This record gives sequence, structure tokens and C-alpha cells, in this order.
Amino acid sequence: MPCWNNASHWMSVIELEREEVLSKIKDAVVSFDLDGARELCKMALSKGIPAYIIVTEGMAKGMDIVGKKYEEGEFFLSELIVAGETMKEGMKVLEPYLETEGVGAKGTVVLGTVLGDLHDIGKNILVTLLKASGFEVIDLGFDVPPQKFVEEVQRSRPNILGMSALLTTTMVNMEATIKELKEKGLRDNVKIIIGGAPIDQSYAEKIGADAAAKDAVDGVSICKKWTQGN
Ligand code: B1M
Repeated sequence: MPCWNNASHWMSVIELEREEVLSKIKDAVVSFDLDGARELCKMALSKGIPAYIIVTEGMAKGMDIVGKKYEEGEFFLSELIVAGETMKEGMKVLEPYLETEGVGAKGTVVLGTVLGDLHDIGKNILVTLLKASGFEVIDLGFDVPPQKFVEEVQRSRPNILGMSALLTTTMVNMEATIKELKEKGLRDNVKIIIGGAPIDQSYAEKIGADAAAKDAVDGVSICKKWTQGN
């Protein structure tokens, strides 16, 4: 058999192994297998799968299934909680490896999940990627009231304010924060980026944010453009 055929054979074996391990990670999240998620993430890294792919193609896919099962009444709140814990267990392994290319990003980002919203997994991924890209990040956590965002903008004068929301009922608190920034005369000093599952560009335009990010990688690249001018 010619040499290139062997090479393509091994490439497809590697591809299959890669798909298999990502699929197992997805299943570990759906079956709340904390130990499995941790060990499979380690295995995926050892196979050379980039950490961000493990998050997006493995664990986040599992979260989507959990979300659907919740919508269909097969899972309840307790299942959402344990799925969140399972993903966090995997993130402990992946966080040190979550890196983006590109160097020398400069600037400060104040970041948080808005008032009434406890979903912080996506926001935490953005925090990790921004830090890995050289940003100083002031993470206000979750359930952050507009006043707290405004106080922090006033105190630390960041280049960027980032807000995350996963609930359609809490998105409005992004608008409330921007309104309060305007009232305090602080809006024009800071770029504002928003993100999370229910957020899109038209919502950003509607509430007067500067951009909506599709995902955490998009969020980092928008922040880089703003601070590096490219
Ligand atoms: Co909740 N939850 N949850 N939940 N939960 C969703 C969001 C839901 C879509 C599930 C569903 O019904 N299909 C639904 C919202 C429906 C809606 O609003 N239309 C829902 C609901 C209803 C609820 C409760 C109301 C349930 C209840 O109490 N009856 C409740 C609300 C609590 C509250 O916040 N006040 C609730 C609670 C929870 C838990 C606390 C148990 C847990 C969160 C644990 C935690 O975060 N610490 C949880 C979970 C785990 C989910 C799902 C299953 C997964 C979310 C997740 O972590 N995804 C979720 C279903 C789903 O999203 N598929 C669901 C993985 C994560 C990597 O993705 O967060 O989207 P994501 O982040 C992405 C991007 O969105 C983006 O980057 C990330 C990576 O690329 N991104 C940004 C996010 N923020 C960004 C900011 C940026 C830029 C990019 O710039 C600033």
C-alpha cells in the first residue's frame, strides 16, 4: 500500500478517536459524570485536542442537550445544577490550557453576569481567554446589579465593560446598566460588549451597546480590535 494511503488511514483513525473522545465528554456532561468529565478532558488534551474545542465541541454540546431535556420536562432544576458542576469539573482541567494566539493585548475589562442571572460558566470562559490574551480582568461575578457595574467603571476606568446574560428575563438589566452609565456621564468613556445565548447584534444596537459577541473567542477578538486598533 502506498505511503500516503497509510498516512490518510492514520489521519482518519486520529479523527475518529478525536470524535469519540469529544462525544464521550458530551455524554459525561449529560450523565453528570464528574470524574468521567475530568478524566476525559485530560485524555482529550493528551490526544492534542485544543482546550477550546473540548469546551465547544464536547462539554457545551452536552449542556445544549441538558438544556433541551430541561425544556422537554425530562430534566429538572437539580439536573441543571449537577450538569453545571460537571462542566466546572472539566473546566478545572482545561482552564490552564485555554489560550488564544496573538500577544500584547492591553487594556482592562470589567466583566460580570447581570442582575438576577446565576449563569457564569460562559462568562468564566471569557475571563480565562481574556487573561490569556493579556487583558487585566476585573471579574464582578454573577447577579451583578447595574449600580455595581457603574461603580466599578467609575472606580477603575476600564477600556471595556462586558456583560453576560443567559436568561431572556435578565437581558433587560444590560439596558438598565447602560442607562445608568449614561446618567452618570460615564457611557462615552467605555466600550460595551454583551454576550450570552439570547443576545445578538440587533439587541446590542437596540440597547446602545457597542457589540454583541457570538461566543467567547469572538468576544476576545472584539476586545482586541478595540484596544489594538486592528
Ligand atoms: Co439555566 N437556563 N436556569 N441553569 N441553564 C438555560 C440558560 C436555559 C436556556 C435552559 C433551557 O430551558 N433550555 C433556560 C433559559 C431560558 C430562557 O431564558 N429563554 C434556563 C433556565 C430557565 C434556568 C432557570 C430559570 C431554571 C429554574 O430555576 N427553573 C434557572 C435560573 C437561575 C438564575 O440564573 N436566576 C437556571 C439555573 C441554572 C443553573 C444555576 C442550575 C445552571 C448554571 C450554573 C452556572 O452557570 N454556574 C444552569 C445551566 C447549566 C443551564 C444550561 C443547561 C447550560 C448553560 C451553560 O453553562 N452553557 C442552559 C442551556 C443552554 O445554554 N444550552 C440553561 C455552556 C456555556 C459555555 O455556554 O453560557 O452560552 P454559554 O456561554 C457561551 C456564549 O454564550 C458566550 O461565550 C460562551 C462560550 O463560547 N458568552 C459570552 C456568554 N457570555 C458572554 C459574554 C460576552 C461574550 C460572550 O461578552 C461580555
